[in-house]
Amino acid sequence: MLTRALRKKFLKIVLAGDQAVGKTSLRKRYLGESFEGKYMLTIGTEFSLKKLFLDGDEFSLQIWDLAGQQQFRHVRTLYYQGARGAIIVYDVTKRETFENIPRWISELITHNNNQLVPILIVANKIDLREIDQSPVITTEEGIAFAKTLEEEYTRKGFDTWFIYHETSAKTGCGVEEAITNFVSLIMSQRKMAS
Ligand code: G3D
Ligand code: MG
Repeated sequence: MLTRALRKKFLKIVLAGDQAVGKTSLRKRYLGESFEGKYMLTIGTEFSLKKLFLDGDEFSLQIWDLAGQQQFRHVRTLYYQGARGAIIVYDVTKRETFENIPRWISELITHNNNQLVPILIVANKIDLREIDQSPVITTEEGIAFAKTLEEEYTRKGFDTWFIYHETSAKTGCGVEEAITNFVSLIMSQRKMAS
């Protein structure tokens, strides 16, 4: 009973995605002024805590954010282990960051005991869609891809789900909604399981 109660108090979510897609900006935008940042030099990770109240329960949301990409490869397991969800971010103006999503999923599986946690796919930098001339990934393409991924990984036997949201960490558009929705889905699933 006690273990269950303690376990419920923390919810670790990891951020993943290519460099410069806006992971740190999203985290900061979501946590606003209330966030408590901690930097763990050894694993190159910044982690932030936020107290949330959801359906009458209080818990601490931890959002883990890799400060460096390449140099911390050897401690990736520490980063991913124990995560209850992952936010994979891409930049809607950079197709390569969208195409790399499956790599991030493989990385999650490899470093988290061959399990796949629920995933929030975030299409970030939507403010640039209006002005950027380079080919952009449309909403339809993003949604379809998230659906394909869910089908593919379910078929492979993983007990998981995916959701898709669009954001701009620059204007703040969609950020709160995306993360709150993801977290409440995870929490309601945990409640059902407990
Ligand atoms: P990362 O943590 O994924 O590496 P960052 O990415 O959060 O450091 O963001 C990389 C750059 O993209 C930053 O620009 C940041 O301001 C910008 N950025 C992040 N999100 C958005 C967004 O939604 N819209 C726009 N237009 N820019 C965004 P700089 O110039 O500081 O490197
Ligand atoms: Mg960053």
